[in-house]
Amino acid sequence: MTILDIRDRIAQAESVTVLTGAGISADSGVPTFRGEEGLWKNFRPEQLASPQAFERDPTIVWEWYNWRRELLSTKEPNAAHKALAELENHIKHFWLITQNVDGLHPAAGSTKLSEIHGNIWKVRCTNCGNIQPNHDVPIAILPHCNDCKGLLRPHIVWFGESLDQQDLDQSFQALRSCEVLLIVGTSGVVYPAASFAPIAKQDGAFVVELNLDPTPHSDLVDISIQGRAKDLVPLLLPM
Ligand code: BV8
Ligand code: ZN
Repeated sequence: MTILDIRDRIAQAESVTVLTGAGISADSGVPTFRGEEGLWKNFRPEQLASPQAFERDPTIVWEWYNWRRELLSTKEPNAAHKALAELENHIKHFWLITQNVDGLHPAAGSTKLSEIHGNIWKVRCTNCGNIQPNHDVPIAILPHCNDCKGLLRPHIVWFGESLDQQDLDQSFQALRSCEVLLIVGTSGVVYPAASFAPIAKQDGAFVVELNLDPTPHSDLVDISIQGRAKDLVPLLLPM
């Protein structure tokens, strides 16, 4: 089966769900998490991306997010983000689940999506829970809530934290009901997203993986194609 056969399969499907990870934004110049050049090469996740880390030293955590916001402010959606934004117009029941917090999917025009790990361009008050968009680069350290003066944190799901229940419900519904699940650029090791491919497969979806490298899911999926997201995803748009 070739990428063009997959395109035909998608064109005929009434329901398509897509799961993306850092690999789709790698083609926009955004560093991934794992691998040779990954962010976790220099930082330990629990030292920065955990509620304990923020409690211990919110300044260091905010400095790391400031650095990433600065980097991201220079990046733009690539052909793969744009193709997925276009694909949602062609499929009756379409849902995009992204683990990425970079905001590049909405920037490309995607509207039917769950950002299950949050969004780096939103802040949340640790006191009143208020969520606000915030595009300041750099953000003032330490930022405080306009309403209650509580400390603001990135609106991101850290390790050991639960995902938003509405995002989870929406994602599971989309995974259980789709004819095709397309997985792009994720190493498939972070839960609960790591369970999404087996769930969709079990419920009868045709599962396609597009990734630069093989992953723990490559043997489980119906077809795994190796290559860059920006080259492969645009080929899936209907003619
Ligand atoms: C939870 C946000 C319930 C920070 C992130 C032991 C066993 C099982 C589970 C656990 C366990 N111990 C702990 C857990 C749970 C934990 C977990 O899964 N840990 C793993 C690591 C074992 N999960 C959680 O804690 C989650 N919450 O489970 O809640 C609960 C609650 C309390 C107690 C218990 C349970 C919360 C997870 C939060 C995740 N947040 N970080 C931030 O971004 O600021 S994770 C981080 O990883 C990012 O968010 C990222 O989105 C996510 C996934 O990574 P990927 O996107 O896949 O990126 P990666 O770099 O790994 O891979 C990139 C891929 O792209 C590679 O395959 C590469 O080959 C490919 N690629 C590269 N270039 C290209 C390409 N492909 C195509 N084209 C290219 N050009
Ligand atoms: Zn507040």
